[in-house]
Amino acid sequence: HYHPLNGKWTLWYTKPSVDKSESWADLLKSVVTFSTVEEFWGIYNAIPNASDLPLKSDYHLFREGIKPEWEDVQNSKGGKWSYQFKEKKKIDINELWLRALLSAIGETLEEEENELNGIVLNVRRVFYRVGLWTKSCEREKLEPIGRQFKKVLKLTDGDKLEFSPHDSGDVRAPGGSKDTFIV
Ligand code: M7G
Repeated sequence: HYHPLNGKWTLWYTKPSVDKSESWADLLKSVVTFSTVEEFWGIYNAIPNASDLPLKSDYHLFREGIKPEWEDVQNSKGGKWSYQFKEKKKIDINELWLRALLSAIGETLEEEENELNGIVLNVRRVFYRVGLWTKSCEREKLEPIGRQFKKVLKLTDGDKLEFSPHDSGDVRAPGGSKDTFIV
């Protein structure tokens, strides 16, 4: 007896580059697509824990059909909520990433499924970064999702979760650079 999820999800992995000739596209691979709770646990138990990933690698969990890239039309007008955990040894990244995964597939981050595209884990030398990618940059819609994501990541009121539009640095983009904001 299988328990279907609200939708289908694809897990992606970015492997660390070993030489500079490898492009972003060479390093990013889709791993598996699933649509039930049971499949999720089967996959989760078969893949490396977040804490065992090599430096410079990423996990990405996105709704099926959306690539975990700024260029995807479903991401290009959006941005991401993100937080850098700089005290890597003091947090349980496996627990936090699992909580993020479950909040995404369990659809507990938003009232209607129309902003969340996916979640990302970046493993870096001096931090873990957890991100939540959205369709739009509409502050009123995104703040409740950001506040919910903050709880999922066990952040306190004093911690700052920041939203940054994917095109924020690009002043040439139509409409100019968009603003960042925090919850
Ligand atoms: P990052 O992994 O978001 O942050 O981007 P980091 O600086 O903490 O590692 C690292 C680099 O990966 C970027 O400078 C880009 O070269 C490449 N990259 C990351 N993302 C998410 C994308 C993307 O969506 N599209 C493309 N083309 N390159 C990306």
